[in-house]
Amino acid sequence: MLQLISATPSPYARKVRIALAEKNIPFELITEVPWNQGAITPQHNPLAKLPVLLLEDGGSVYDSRFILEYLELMYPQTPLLPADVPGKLAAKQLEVLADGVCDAVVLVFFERMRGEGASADWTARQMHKIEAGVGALARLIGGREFAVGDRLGLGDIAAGAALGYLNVRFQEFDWQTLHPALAAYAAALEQRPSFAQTRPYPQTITSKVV
Ligand SMILES: N[C@@H](CCC(=O)N[C@@H](CS)C(=O)NCC(=O)O)C(=O)O
Repeated sequence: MLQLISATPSPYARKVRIALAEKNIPFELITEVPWNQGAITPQHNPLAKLPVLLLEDGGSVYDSRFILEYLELMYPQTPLLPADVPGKLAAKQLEVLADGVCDAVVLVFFERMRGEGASADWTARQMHKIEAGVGALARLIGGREFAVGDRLGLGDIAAGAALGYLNVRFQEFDWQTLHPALAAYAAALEQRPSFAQTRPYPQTITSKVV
């Protein structure tokens, strides 16, 4: 059976978990903190980042974008990309934006762990990316039920995971008030079983990473 190395707050791992659930692909979930001593992630990804999809033949697939491409090619049932090229491109553009927002949130999170040594300029730079990225998601998705086309797809999975991650790691950013239509869209996504079963929550990092 496929296995997925995942972490409970990780929006990248959540994208994959939602895609596996939407495609009805059975897998075993392995949850760990990639930063901690004893994590198995580095044995399967030289970049030491999760998610990693472990294949039955011993191979491993990373990072989250490539795993989603892998799943789309290997398990074409319940496609998560539209059939048309403009639709595919629109969905992938949303994934780039959503992942970029998450990357900036991760940088702010670890910068803040430096305490007094944290750079206010660096943090402000990342916050600007988060605000602008969410603004772009709001413009592209508008008040639609689904980001691209008329069914759930990659754009929704990526946008939903990024917005859910903001609620865990960056609650002071009240993006819901700024973008009420996007907030309604995200709230509707969170009702789906694949989203509800993967709602993010923090883990305890015990290693000294910064
Ligand atoms: N671009 C990667 C990002 C993955 C990532 O940053 N994962 C974090 C957990 S949310 C991680 O494993 N970090 C450990 C590290 O950077 O050493 C993806 O989409 O999979």
